[in-house]
Amino acid sequence: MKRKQVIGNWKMNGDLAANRRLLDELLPSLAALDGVELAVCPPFPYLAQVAALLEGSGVALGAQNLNVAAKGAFTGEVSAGMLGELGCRYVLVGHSERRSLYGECDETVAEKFAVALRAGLVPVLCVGETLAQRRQGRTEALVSAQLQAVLRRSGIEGLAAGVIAYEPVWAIGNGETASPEQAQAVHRHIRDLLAQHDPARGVATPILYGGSVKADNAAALFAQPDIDGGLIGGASLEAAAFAAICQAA
Ligand code: G2H
Repeated sequence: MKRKQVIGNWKMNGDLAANRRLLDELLPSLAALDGVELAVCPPFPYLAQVAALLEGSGVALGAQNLNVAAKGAFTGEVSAGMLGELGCRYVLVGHSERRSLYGECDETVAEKFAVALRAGLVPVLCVGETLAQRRQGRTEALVSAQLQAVLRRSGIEGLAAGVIAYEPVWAIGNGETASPEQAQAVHRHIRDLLAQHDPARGVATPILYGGSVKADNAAALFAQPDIDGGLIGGASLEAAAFAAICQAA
């Protein structure tokens, strides 16, 4: 059976003391957890601190963004090589906050995905529709277009080497979770699209759900046949809540 995955996206939260407190409380409660792949993605300045705190825990490290260039005059940016050197296994690409606040289009996201793969990182490709797009009945077309951009550049082998996170924009950070049935329908659509390119990879590619996952809704979401785990924002900042979500996986 495919292992479930739970990835915490801390977004722009944390400080040296809070990170230590969170992981001191969280890691012992995850120690006995078997068969679930876990990771946390702190802000760039805390990657080294968190890498040290995670050592020996079995919880992997991830970053929230990368630049496509290897190095050079890109003030304020961070390369895939730098993330790898700090011990990152995962990197988020195309989170809706990057798309909406920093103008990242499908092509930019696809390039970041390809660069991350080439650097040996596992890109976590975030896709999802806004409320307006859902109301217009465009959810599947929109998500397909986001995936097609990556397929054009990296092929099905590339896309399947990463992780996909379906994050409906209308359900992010506001307590408004997609119902398990709504999420499952889009996950099924994503899996069918992958399977059209390669049936085996369609089955094997992890597809996580993200968007206000909490301790009390995680089990119902993770029980859906095409939901392979979660990308967790707000609840990943609370040790008890994140531990409960990991235990539900
Ligand atoms: C979606 C999610 C994590 P939250 O952005 O990426 O955040 O769980 O706070 O909705």
